[in-house]
Amino acid sequence: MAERKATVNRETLETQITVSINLDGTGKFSADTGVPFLEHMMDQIARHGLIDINIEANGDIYIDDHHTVEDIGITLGQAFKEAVGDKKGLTRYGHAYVPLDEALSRVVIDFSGRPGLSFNCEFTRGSIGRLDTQLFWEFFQGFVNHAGVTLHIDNIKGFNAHHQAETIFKAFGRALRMALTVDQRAAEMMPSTKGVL
Ligand SMILES: [Mn+2]
Repeated sequence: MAERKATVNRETLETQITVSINLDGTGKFSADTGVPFLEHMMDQIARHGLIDINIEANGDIYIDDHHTVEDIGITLGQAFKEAVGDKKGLTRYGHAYVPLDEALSRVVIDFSGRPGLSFNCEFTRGSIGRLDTQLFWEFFQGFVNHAGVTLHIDNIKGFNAHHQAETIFKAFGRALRMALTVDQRAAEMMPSTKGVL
């Protein structure tokens, strides 16, 4: 099988971001973004997705974290699209429920080629650390638009906002791992009757 790796560099007047990923990694994560809570969350994607992720971001966080968080989502999405390649043999669908104490989230993903996000999460606090909880939607919308995936995220329960976020990102990692696994019984097939995705 071809290596499923990508490095994407994206530069605007607001942010300069480089993302490197290996979908067949071991869950190694490193980052320097200036947004520590987002790094803690992306570490969950790497660990639970068994995806190696390195992210270097230099954004206008002196304004706020908005551009940096959104643009990391966009760049990560671009890297996934490139690394996934033609999707031959891909399991394609993935889902996971993840609890953390009182919190519970469900994430369902489809490498459909069509961007779509359904995000149902009411955070109990406006910020976690200094990260605005509204920015999680921005992160996932950026990812979805550029990875070309259908993504349903539901936080089902939870009163601690850190736990709410953590269950979402862990479930996202687990769902990615399932969807990105090569199905050995169908390794030479496209996972669609359409023939392309
Ligand atoms: Mn935590």
